[in-house]
Amino acid sequence: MPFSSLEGLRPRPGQPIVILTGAGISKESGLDTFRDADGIWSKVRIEDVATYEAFVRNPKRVHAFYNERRRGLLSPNIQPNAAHRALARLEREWEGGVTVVTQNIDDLHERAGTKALIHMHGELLKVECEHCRAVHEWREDLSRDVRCPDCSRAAGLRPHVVWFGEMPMEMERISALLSEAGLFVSIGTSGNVYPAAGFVSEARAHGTPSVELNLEPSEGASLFTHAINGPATQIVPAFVDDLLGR
Ligand code: BJW
Repeated sequence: MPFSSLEGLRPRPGQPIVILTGAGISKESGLDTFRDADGIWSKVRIEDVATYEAFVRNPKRVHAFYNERRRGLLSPNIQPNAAHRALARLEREWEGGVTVVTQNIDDLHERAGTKALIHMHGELLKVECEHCRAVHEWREDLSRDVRCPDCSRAAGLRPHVVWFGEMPMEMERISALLSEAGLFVSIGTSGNVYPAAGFVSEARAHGTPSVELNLEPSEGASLFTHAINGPATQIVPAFVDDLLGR
């Protein structure tokens, strides 16, 4: 469905837009999603790699999981796609302001040129020291032997990511943005993981129109006022064109 026919969705000029993205936007860049048939959770168990308890129980296993994904992200064939680039263009050209809140720990939005970006589930290319809480950019493999560049203590560095049971980042700021938005857009996320899955309800509570752009209707599709289904590299650039009146 072309955006121009989506009655009631277009925000007034000057109104801010909040965009939530998930693994689906990076799929066509070559990064796996989580819950699709061939996704990450079909190969490893959440309880083995994506909780703090798993990290305490078997840090080597958890480091190996994130080391492999970090190497994958840094390989030259992984690049931002047309959907990432379209959102960067929207930010440059929409006068009301655009903030991308991503659940993704990859850096493809940054590489595409997005500036107003919140990584609510953390960043794969950063580590955090459990001893001194310093956060550092990180592109190498990580292990228990590596010392913190700040406090020099070993065995304290962990991936700077949000595991199940941990508090996602910048929640207050995200709530404030949702309360002011003229449009809420969700792209490439299954709507399985809270609190991100609840953002559409927050937008609804403020009377804000919402649209889901996803390969197929997600679990929470009925909560959105509008939906566009298809591959992100096709539907996101077309949606942005329509929004900007091109
Ligand atoms: C395409 C496409 C293409 C494919 N084009 N589209 C019961 C009720 C409510 C909440 C809870 C509950 N029990 C537990 C909770 C809380 C829990 C939770 O939600 N659990 C659920 C499983 C029920 N949440 C948490 O624990 C969160 N913290 C929290 O709530 O804190 C509060 C608190 C703290 C302490 C005590 C008490 C409360 C933290 C969640 C952290 C999630 N972490 C992960 C891993 C991060 C690091 C990493 O990447 O390794 O984040 S899990 C994983 O899921 C990752 C993702 O960001 C996240 C969301 O996945 P996403 O992006 O939606 O991917 P998929 O694969 O699910 O979907 C992809 C979609 O794309 C699909 O729809 C495809 O169709 C589509 N697609 N190709 C367009 N080409």
